[in-house]
Amino acid sequence: MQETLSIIKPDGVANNLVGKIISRFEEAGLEICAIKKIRLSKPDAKAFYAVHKDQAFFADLIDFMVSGPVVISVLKGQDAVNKNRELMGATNPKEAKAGTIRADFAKSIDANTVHGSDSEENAKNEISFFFARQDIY
Ligand code: IDP
Ligand code: MG
Repeated sequence: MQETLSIIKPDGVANNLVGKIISRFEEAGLEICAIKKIRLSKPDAKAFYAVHKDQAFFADLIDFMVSGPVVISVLKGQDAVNKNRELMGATNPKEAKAGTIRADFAKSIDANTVHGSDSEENAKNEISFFFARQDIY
């Protein structure tokens, strides 16, 4: 069993897609072990995405991530990190495979509806960024 972090980004929340997206996780055998709706502060968004701080898109990414509430969850299951990445589809929705969350719901590479951890190690760090261990079931 593995855990991964999912964020339904401001566009996904604003477009009322939380239930549809969570259903995809559950239908793929991923269990919701913790979940919360919050609005990220700018410092938290910057810290969470620090790995991208030297990228040209960093300022736009941060502005977008703080533009409205997000829904953050811990998903658990067999091969959860890769399974979630497969459900999400490619970063650029134009390149995402049909049937993936980004292909079906995302409007642009900025507003691409979901975040998902990209490795087991990053998943551990990202989960502890948002959740205390005793709040994950
Ligand atoms: P990921 O979300 O698929 O893991 P990353 O490369 O980790 O993609 O990038 C983090 C986020 O930064 C992306 O989800 C996307 O919103 C944004 N991003 C990545 N590359 C670009 C780009 O070339 N232009 C604009 N935004 C980008
Ligand atoms: Mg990433």
